[in-house]
Amino acid sequence: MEALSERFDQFQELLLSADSIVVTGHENADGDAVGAVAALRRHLELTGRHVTAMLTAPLSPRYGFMEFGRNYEVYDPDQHAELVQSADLFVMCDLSSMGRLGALEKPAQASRAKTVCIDHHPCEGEGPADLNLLDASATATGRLVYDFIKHVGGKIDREIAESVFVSLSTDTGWFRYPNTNGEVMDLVADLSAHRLDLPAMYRSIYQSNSGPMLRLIGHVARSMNEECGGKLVWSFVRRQFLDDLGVTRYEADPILDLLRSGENVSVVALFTELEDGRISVSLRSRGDLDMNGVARQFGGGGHVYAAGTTLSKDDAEESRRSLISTLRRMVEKS
Ligand SMILES: [Mn+2]
Repeated sequence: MEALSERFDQFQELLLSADSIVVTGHENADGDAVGAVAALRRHLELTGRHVTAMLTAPLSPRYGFMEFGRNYEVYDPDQHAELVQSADLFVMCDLSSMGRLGALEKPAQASRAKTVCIDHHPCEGEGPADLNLLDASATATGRLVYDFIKHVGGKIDREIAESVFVSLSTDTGWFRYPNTNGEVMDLVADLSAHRLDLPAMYRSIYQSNSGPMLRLIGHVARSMNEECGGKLVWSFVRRQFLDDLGVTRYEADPILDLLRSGENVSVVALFTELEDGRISVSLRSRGDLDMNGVARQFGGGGHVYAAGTTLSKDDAEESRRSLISTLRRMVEKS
């Protein structure tokens, strides 16, 4: 694969010759996906391109402080099918397989648009798009977008700085995960010069749990399963329980943060029963045990320290038990 800078040049050529550009991220967009899409959208707007940023669902209120909140559209087939179909360029951020596009997967595949993928997840092969800007060593996809903007001499304004900061801060768990390093902090210093209110952003992203959500966190803490001397901690959140508590907006991160705060914990697994009977799985490690490898065995993927998958309904229980056994063996060997 040629150097990323050459691919940046190819990307720039595609952007300059495209009349209509759609930018999107993976479904259930997290901070990095949102930040990357937001930063790229703003850059394209500043450079006079015709761009539409699109997500498959409304932005989480955690990111409601972002300028981006006024600058994106929620994909609606009636309204957007034609736009996606006739776009010249379709750019997807923070995902390395088309399946992660959710409701936009089919429209993207049917579109005449050339596709570009910008991502930092480990990916086998060349990537899903016509042009793939992949770097698994990048802290966040937002970082790759930032590097691209700098590469083409673009301006970093407050909206871009805010967006890239959201990418970096959320994919590093507010600068606590193993992917935090000096390079990240140097970039944060540059971005903060754009009058970013970091404490307000922290409050919005990390301290905005609803009452039912807090009660759920308490329940999970009380009922968690500790194995291997507390090194492996897992929990299973049943649908019925969410309904009983009145949790309308479920997010795994606050629960995962709590579970992995134990003194001996090296691996955390959170299983959540979905409305359709499938089980969503979130895996976290301290960075030494490969969660991406485990997730892949069960049809998912991610990073070494954070990965996930969704277990299909038919054999959900069996897969769940088998996944826990896999983790148990891994932790026992470590
Ligand atoms: Mn990411």
